[in-house]
Amino acid sequence: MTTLFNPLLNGFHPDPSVVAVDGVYYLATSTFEYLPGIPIHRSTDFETWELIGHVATRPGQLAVEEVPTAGGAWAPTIRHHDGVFHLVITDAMGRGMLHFTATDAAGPWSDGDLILTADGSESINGIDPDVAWDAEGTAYITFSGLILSGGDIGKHLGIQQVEVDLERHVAREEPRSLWSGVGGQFPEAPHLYEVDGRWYLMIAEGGTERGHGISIARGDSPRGPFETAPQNPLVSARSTIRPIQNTGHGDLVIGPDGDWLCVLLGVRPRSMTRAFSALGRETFVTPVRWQEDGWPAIDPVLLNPRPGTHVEVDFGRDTALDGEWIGVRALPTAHADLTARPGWLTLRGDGSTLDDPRPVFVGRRQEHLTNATTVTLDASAGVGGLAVRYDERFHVEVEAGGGEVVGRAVVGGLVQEWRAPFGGGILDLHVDSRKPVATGGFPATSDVFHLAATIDGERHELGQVDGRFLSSETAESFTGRVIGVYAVTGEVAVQRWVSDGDDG
Ligand code: 6LW
Repeated sequence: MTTLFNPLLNGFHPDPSVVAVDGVYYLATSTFEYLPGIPIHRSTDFETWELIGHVATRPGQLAVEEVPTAGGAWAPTIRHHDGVFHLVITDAMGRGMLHFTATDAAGPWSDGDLILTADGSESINGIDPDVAWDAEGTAYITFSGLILSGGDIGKHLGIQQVEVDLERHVAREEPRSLWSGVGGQFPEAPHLYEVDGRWYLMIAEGGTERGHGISIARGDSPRGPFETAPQNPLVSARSTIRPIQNTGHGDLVIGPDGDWLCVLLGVRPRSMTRAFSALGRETFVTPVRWQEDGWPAIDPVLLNPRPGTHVEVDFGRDTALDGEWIGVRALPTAHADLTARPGWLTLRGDGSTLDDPRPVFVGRRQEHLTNATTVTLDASAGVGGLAVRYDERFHVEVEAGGGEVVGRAVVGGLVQEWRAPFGGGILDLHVDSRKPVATGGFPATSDVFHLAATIDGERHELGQVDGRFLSSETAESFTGRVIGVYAVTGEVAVQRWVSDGDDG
């Protein structure tokens, strides 16, 4: 029996889409303004997942360099047809709706073609595209009609569909409206499946916060008409005490044991009223059972975290960045120089700070609710440090250089700093996120950051920051926490990175 770990993928990995090819599973998730974009995780047993590559590894595949925060790579669908992997996605506020192909899911993927309206004049205006083929090979793009540009920005036209010529990337018709759920806001994330001769249209609705859920309808053709399932929504954690909330936006697949599974997004909120999700939207999995009446039932999503992890990166040993490193609107290799000073990762500041949309920053997702990260850093020739980032308005950091070490919290325009003298040279910087001490019997918040520096062997505690200020609810963010190193001015070099985390 497969053990279903939950989270299936820790750290921000929303909008999961999965495909099975010859007993191997490939799972894609959203990356927004981060690069490389759209990680592909691979598994044969649904327990162990390996990051095998990314779809967007080259400049130009996504217009992420210029997208506003929360724009970029939204909600992929990954499928396999006639020996080719297909991935459709919206580069939101960027290029538009895109189709990528690859013969190997690890890459390289194609440059990405815009999926155009029937008159060929522009990209289809909408999000969350799905691609499906009928028995005759006709391709359908089914999508959520949320208008992201032009005068109607913000308007929602429900779930829509076009037949599409995937060779030319042009719709063969004007968008048609399909079934749009049972009344929740933001009908989105459509996926079409043919099961036992019937077509099922699964969608998310209720918005990606506490109201989120999954609903389903079925019909005789991929074009509809669709009849709603009597038990919709099939899954939602709203107004329950379940530790995984916001469950929705999912995709179905037959698992390794022959039983159906649903991968879906969710959050793990903590605090007295379970209000703050430190890590953002992660990927979860739950069993699906087909009923005698031909409707699927989706089990509630149960928490089952993996054991804690110890990640150690030593730039004397690790002479290339592994795929977990990401950059903000830039590939990590645009900033991280591993050759200038052998054994060190060198970053060159350009005057931008973490308040800027394009900081000189490379990081990794925070994967565990409790986490301690330490870097050994040389700030003799510059100013930089170790940060936890949600976006340019919400970050905490420990920064060294220019005669001092500074702990800093930036929370939606409010700034607090703690300073200590530092004579220069090599030091250790620490950012820990720890379980809060309960007040009055209740957990006080999601977690608490402890910012510290070790100088000449002596640890200096700089300050503590309430973790709720870096939660997806406070930052109103589609992403999650990313822990990374950065440079502001001059050269900052990092020798070692150690991160220990667990979900206890
Ligand atoms: C995505 C939409 C949603 O396109 O949020 O939860 C948007 N779902 O389906 C960004 O992830």
